[in-house]
Amino acid sequence: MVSEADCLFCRIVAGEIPAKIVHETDRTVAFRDVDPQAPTHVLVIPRDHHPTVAALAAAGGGLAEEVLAAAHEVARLEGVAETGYRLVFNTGPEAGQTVFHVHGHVIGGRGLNWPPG
Ligand code: DGP
Repeated sequence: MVSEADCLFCRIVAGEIPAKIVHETDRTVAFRDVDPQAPTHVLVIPRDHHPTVAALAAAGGGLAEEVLAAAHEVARLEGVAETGYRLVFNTGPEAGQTVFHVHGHVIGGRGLNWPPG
């Protein structure tokens, strides 16, 4: 497991790696994905390092709810809250999680297929 010091998204939170930030709260940051899969593709993360959804849920204190609320606020700011968007938390290697700092993908702005690949 990647340590906080080596975590890419912790380094974005710290401002050590540039990112196009679209929304921030005291405990969350949302920034554009470097490889967008749709007109809107924003990653929403807690500032604190939690590797997976399970760790985020276990953190308590309303943090998971705050991440969800931030994701919806991003969708609203991006103009896709009404037309529809997808919120995806890839969890674990088989689901395609490559960065082990929990993140929700807010994807929208085009028709999205189901089931996903
Ligand atoms: P996942 O596969 O669910 O772990 O998603 C990781 C996402 O992170 C992937 O869509 C690409 C994105 N990503 C990787 N490196 C960077 C980066 O340095 N900056 C930004 N903005 N996004 C990144």
